[in-house]
Amino acid sequence: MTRRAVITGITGQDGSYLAEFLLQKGYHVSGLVRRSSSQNLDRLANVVDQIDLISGDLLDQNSLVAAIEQAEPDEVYNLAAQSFVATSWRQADLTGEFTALGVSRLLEACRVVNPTIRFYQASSSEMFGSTNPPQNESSPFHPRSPYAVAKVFGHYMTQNYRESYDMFACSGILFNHESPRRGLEFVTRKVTNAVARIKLGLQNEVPMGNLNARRDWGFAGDYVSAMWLMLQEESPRDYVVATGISHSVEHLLQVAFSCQNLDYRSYVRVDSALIRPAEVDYLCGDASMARKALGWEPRTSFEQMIAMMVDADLERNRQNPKMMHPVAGM
Ligand code: NDP
Ligand code: GDR
Repeated sequence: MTRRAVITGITGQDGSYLAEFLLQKGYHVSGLVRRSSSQNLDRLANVVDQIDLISGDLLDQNSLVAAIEQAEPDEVYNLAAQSFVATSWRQADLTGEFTALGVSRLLEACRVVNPTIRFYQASSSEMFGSTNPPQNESSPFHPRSPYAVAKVFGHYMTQNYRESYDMFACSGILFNHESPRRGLEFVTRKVTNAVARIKLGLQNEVPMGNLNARRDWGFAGDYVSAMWLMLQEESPRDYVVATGISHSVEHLLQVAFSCQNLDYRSYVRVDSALIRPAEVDYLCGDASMARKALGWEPRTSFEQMIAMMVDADLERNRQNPKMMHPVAGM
C-alpha cells in the first residue's frame, strides 16, 4: 500500500525538501496551503505536479480537520510556523497563534480523525536559548524569544498527546539548517544574497546585527531524512538533529565573502536596530542519539553549503535583480 503523508508548511524551505524526499520514497504527498492573494509555490517547482495541495490554515481548526479527513494520511509533518525569530517580538500574539496553538490544533485534528496517525513536530534548538552548549535531548530549555516560547509550548503539547492519548507523536529538535531555498531574512541567506549583489554591483554594503552569535548550521536537504526516520521508529521519541560544529556570524561572513574573493570587512556595517532584545549566544548540538538510533548523519559541510548558496544567489540576481532586493530592517 502506498504510504500517505501530509506536510504543513510545504511551501517553506523544509516543506519543499521533505516533499521531494517523500516522493522519492514512493509516498503520496499532500500539502497544506493557506489562502493568499498570489501563489507561493516557487520552492515546489520540481514537484508541484506530483503532490496534492489542500487549502487550510493553522489558525482554523475546522480547516485542519477537513484537510486530515480529505488526505487520509499515515504520517503528518507539522512544519508550518511563523519561523523568523526577529519578527516574533513585533508579532508575539500571531507567533503564539501559529507556532504554539497551531500545534495543538493540528494534534487535535489528528486525534479526532485518526489517532493512529504518526505525527512529527518541528521543534527548534531556539528552545535551549541560554543553556550552555553542547545541547542534547536532556538539556534544559530556556527560551529567549516569543518564537522560542511558542516552540516550547508545541514541543510539550506533542509530548502531552503522546502521553495522554498514546499517539505516535514526536519532535525533532533541529538546529539551524539552510539552503538556497532559505528565506531572504535569515542570516545565511541575507549574507549570501549580499555577496552576490555586491559582486554584481547591485549593492555596496550589508547592515548586520550581532556578529558574535554562534550557530550550528547544517544543510536543510540533509535534515529532512531525519524527520522521516523518526516516524519509522518502533516507538516515538524526540531527537536532536545537528552537525556538532558551531560558527560565529562573523565567520559566516568571512566564508561567504571569500567565495567571491571579497573581504567582508570592507562591506559590513553593524546596525544597532538589528540587535535582538534578547540573544541566543551559542548553539552547538550533540546529535549522538540520532546518529546511533536513527543512523542519521549530515553529509554537507558548512563551507560547501555556503558556496552553494552564493552560487544560487549569483544566478538569481543575474536573472532577476529586482526580486532579490533586501527588505529594509531585516
Ligand atoms: P519557512 O519559514 O521557510 O516556512 C514556514 C511555512 O509555514 C511556510 O510554508 C508558510 O506558508 C507556513 N505557514 C506559516 N503560517 C501558516 C499558517 N497559519 N497556516 C498554514 N501554513 C502556515 O520555515 P522552514 O522551512 O525553515 O522551517 C520549517 C519548520 O521548522 C518551522 O516550524 C520552523 O519554525 C522549524 N525550524 C526550522 C529550522 C531551520 O533552521 N530552518 C530549525 C528548527 C526548527 P506561506 O508560504 O504561506 O508563508
Ligand atoms: P535564528 O536564525 O534566529 O537562529 O532562527 P537567523 O538566521 O535569523 O539568526 C541567526 C543569528 O544571526 C544573528 N544575526 C542576524 N540575523 C539575521 N536574521 N539578520 C541579521 O542581519 C543578523 N545579524 C546577526 C542573529 O542575531 C542570530 O543570533 C532560525 C530560524 O530558522 C528558526 O525558525 C529556527 O527555529 C532556528 O533557526 C533554529
